[in-house]
Amino acid sequence: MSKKILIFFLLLFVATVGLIAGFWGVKKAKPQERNFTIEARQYAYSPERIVVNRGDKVTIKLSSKDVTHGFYLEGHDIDAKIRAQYPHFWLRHPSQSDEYEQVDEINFVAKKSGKFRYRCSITCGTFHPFMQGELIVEPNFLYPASVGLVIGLSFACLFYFYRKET
Ligand SMILES: [Cu+2]
Repeated sequence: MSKKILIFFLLLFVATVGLIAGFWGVKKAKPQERNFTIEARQYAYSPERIVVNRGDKVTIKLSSKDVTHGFYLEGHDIDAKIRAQYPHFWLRHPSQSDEYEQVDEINFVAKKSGKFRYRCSITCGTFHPFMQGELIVEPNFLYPASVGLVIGLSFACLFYFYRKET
């Protein structure tokens, strides 16, 4: 077998493996819809920590086990009021208005990666100041890296074969 053919097959192999890995990454890390139900009680949230990927579409439902609680989410302009025994709750965007609006869920896209605390914004008892949890938004490097790999390799292959033809 000539050296040229060997190199050709080697390149073909590398490109194939790269493309498979790229498509696998794209599929695996694609932004998803994430649903959470967070229950508030004196003096904690359950779950205390939710983890999503950057780009995910996040839906949060809130309920209270005992008294009226708040839910202020750092960095997202979200503040809710949760009363016990109600299937819905009340939401406001502090930068826009002080008025609460009755809602069934909170929806947002996790645009920024990082750690965002959520904490009770309505005094609910002695240990109210300690009532908090956190939303973790992972940077999700896999997605842009995989998309880049697929696009990059596709162009490299096209370019290679185009050059061969001419
Ligand atoms: Cu509270």
